[in-house]
Amino acid sequence: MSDIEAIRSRFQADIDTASDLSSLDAIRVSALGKKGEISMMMRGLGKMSPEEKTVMGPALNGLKNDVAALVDIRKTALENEALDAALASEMMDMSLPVSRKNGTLHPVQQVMEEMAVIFSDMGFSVAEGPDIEDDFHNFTALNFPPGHPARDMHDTFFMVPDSDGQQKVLRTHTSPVQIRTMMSQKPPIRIIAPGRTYRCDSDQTHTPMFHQVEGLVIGEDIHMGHLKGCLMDFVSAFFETDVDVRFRPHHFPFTEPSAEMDVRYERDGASIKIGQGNDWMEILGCGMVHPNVLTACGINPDVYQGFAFGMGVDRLAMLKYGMPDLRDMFAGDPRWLGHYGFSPLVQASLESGLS
Ligand code: 2NL
Repeated sequence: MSDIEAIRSRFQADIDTASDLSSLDAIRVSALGKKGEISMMMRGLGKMSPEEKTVMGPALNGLKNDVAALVDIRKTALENEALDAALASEMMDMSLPVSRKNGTLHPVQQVMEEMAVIFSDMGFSVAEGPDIEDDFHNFTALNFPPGHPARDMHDTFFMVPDSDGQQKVLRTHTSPVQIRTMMSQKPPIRIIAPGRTYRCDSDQTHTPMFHQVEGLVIGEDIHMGHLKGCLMDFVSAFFETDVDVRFRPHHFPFTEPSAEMDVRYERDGASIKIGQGNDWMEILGCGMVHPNVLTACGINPDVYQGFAFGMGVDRLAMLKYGMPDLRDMFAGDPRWLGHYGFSPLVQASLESGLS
């Protein structure tokens, strides 16, 4: 037993005088490493008589734990000494200019925030939902008939079927968010649903991932007059000028009647001026929510009705801020983002200007 005390004292003296982390580690290995002195002694336990073992086993274990604890204490002390030395010798020049370039908000993000500001002012809240949706929320509840082309493999990204055979999709519009809201909240409802959407489409004017803002208003006496007033106010606020609009009849499975809204514009050399002019440009789709959609969401269409609308954010961002090529928008080039991006420190607001 006195042997063990001697070994403990010897290691303690070595550990306490170790001058740096690497010599401390060398001591640890010489004691507790695979071939270390204490490890070898523990291996010797197997050859001892049971009586010897009951004495030496706990003693060796205690020695091992003590040496490990001493190493830890010394390690913390050495690390603190090194930190104190570094703090005493190093200087930080707080007056040096910052060389890092600040990041920017993507124009699409900026435009979605501008839209949220405008609709918030009209009493809308922002709702969100999953990008991966099931067939019910993306198609069935929206009154898409079984053979509708949007349900085709060519137009929609389908996920590998789940273990229960259910085949989910990347949402093709943000309407599922509104379906989820109608199923979980009682009217009156006034929401917008901004977010990413996906379609199997890729050319000069389509990217497989794009952004939409949809809106939904449900109440007991909501009518087309509300729809028109709301969207006319929206475009004038968005383009920050008076904008002339017209509504044309259209068809969507989820609204009846349905319409598309155009805005007046004129070409001025290479640039486009929205608001007045002799040409019309389609910018959004809208309509009164189809009674089948209300019924699918558990809302009685004899009591409630409402309007909905949907618009593509990417093209509206290009129109408002003059980006010429859709495909540059999602190429992730920091030079493009530096040029077209917005300061993340400036909040869009109706009072101080949106952009
Ligand atoms: C377009 C047209 C539209 C809607 C979206 C909608 C959502 C629900 C019920 C009824 Cl839950 N309608 N959304 C309605 C009309 C048009 O989008 O061209 N989007 C880019």
